[in-house]
Amino acid sequence: RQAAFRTNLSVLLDQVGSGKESLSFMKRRIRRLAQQWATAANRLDAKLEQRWRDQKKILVHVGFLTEESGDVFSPKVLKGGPLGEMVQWADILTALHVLGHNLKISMSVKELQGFLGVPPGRGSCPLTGPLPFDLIYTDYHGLQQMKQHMGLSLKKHKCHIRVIDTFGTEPAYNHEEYATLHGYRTNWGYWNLNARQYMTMFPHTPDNSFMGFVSEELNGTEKRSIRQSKVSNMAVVYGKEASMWKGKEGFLQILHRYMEVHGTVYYETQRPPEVPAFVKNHGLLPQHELQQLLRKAKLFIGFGFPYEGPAPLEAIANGCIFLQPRFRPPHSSLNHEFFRGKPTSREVSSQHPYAEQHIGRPHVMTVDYNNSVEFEAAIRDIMSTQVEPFLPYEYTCEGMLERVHAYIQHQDFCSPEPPFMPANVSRQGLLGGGFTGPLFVARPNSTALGWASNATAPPAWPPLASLRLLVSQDGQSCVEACQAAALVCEPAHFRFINNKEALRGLKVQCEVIDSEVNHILPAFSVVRRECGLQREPLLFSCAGHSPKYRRLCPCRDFQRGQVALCRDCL
Ligand code: U2F
Repeated sequence: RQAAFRTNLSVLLDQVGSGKESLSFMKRRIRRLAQQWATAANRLDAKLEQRWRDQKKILVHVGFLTEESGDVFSPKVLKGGPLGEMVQWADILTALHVLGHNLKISMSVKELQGFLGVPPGRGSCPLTGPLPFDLIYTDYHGLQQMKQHMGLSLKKHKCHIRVIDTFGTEPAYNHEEYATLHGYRTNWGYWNLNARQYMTMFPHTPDNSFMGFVSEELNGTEKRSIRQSKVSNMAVVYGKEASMWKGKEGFLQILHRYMEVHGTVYYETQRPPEVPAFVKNHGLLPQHELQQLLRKAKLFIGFGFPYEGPAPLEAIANGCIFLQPRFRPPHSSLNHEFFRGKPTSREVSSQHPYAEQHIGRPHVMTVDYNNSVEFEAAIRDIMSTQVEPFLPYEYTCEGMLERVHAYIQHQDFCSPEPPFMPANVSRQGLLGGGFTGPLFVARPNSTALGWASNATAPPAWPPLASLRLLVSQDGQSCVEACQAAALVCEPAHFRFINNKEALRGLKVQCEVIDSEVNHILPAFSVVRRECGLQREPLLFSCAGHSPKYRRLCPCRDFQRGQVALCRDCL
């Protein structure tokens, strides 16, 4: 069946259920953004020009909100606990509904069993018939519950699963045997999924898919009225829990010399001791009231925690400048408690690397807070800088709908990939010129990769035409190498470059070419003249790097403001 856009959200609101603060929060959010979603649906509908979209049967099982997982989040909704995950799930549900899919929502193991047709109360009784869904969106808790209640059949059906995973999972942590043998085992990883089945909150490592969430978009009138209502000396502190303010008196004092300081810190009866008396604390606000406060404020200031949340995007979208600390050395699972045990070695260079790298000045200022001169100068700078509200397209409702639409229609982890055999391309001209410099970008055309014409190129998404083969520096990952060339690493393209022909085309001097199970391959060592190809497709990794190796990197182009999609990806 063809999917038709929906602009009425009442069926969805009924499906979400009630009885918990987390569900009420999500429903309030869905209602508040209903108009924005409807407008976005109409725009995307027009943009896609009647293109056929399959209607999928989709199950959404929100594992972390189930009683069976302990549901530690719901009781904290009104007390300053994390809301980022609920923001994201509310938006995922809305996007799937608006795109017109056939949606079932489960928030308990019992509902999960019911939807899957697994007899309740029989332990890990496997699902016998076919899976009644095309796609299942869940999280790590939900995955564990499915393993317990679907038993062996989970393995058979796992290609249909998508795991919503805030901070991301790198391939080395996802491959059970490899993770166990090489010290990448954590509480979360080792599910042997295709790494693109993990979907993140921000575009972290391109090894995963970027799901995201949305932020409110202002229309022309709202933008004009914001310009008039901005108070140039008003700052809002990022941190709804008192503990996030601990030890920050020094910065707050400096800030207070220039600006009126506001906070939205949860409190029960009295001002929390961490929040100085000069701070105007509004208490935890409902989302729409926070937006109003941000519309007046000039500065939204972070003190290092929470990491990578939605609030800075909301502040920037409401015309604030976001000031945040740079982390040197960067925080990661190797050196910071918060990230310890998370299935990624990603280095977090500031409180909000997306804001730092994808948005930047004038909307975002990332400075060294240990240097009080630099800190103070930044505040002065901000007071005299005019900025317009800004929201990257990928965080608008239309951007999220477009991306989720593309994933649903094109990502397929169930069908076996057609075998890829580069033709005998020993003739010259392979991959363009020679391997000349530190950055060699080849533009694969049909000759380059050994097909007679585009017509015989195997079907791929993103389309193969988006591939740009590139060699990293020693020790550099493909994430960085592609980024340095204004491209993005595309893990789906590894299979096209993991071959002798690519090495030969790059004129890499190989004395031996081994094929191994190692997440930094394909790569080569210049000094030792050793080249290695990847033997385990699950370990193709954009994130992998190793000091003495240069990597072969499958990069691709991307759309401005929509990094998940290449130019011809829609
Ligand atoms: C992040 O979670 P948080 O919930 O701490 O992220 P925030 O950026 O603080 O905000 C989440 C939402 O809370 C809302 C605000 C944001 O959409 O509009 N809010 C509000 O409704 N009222 C207020 O007074 C203040 C904020 C991240 F998202 C999680 O994935 C991480 O687990 C967590 C820890 O790093 O950080």
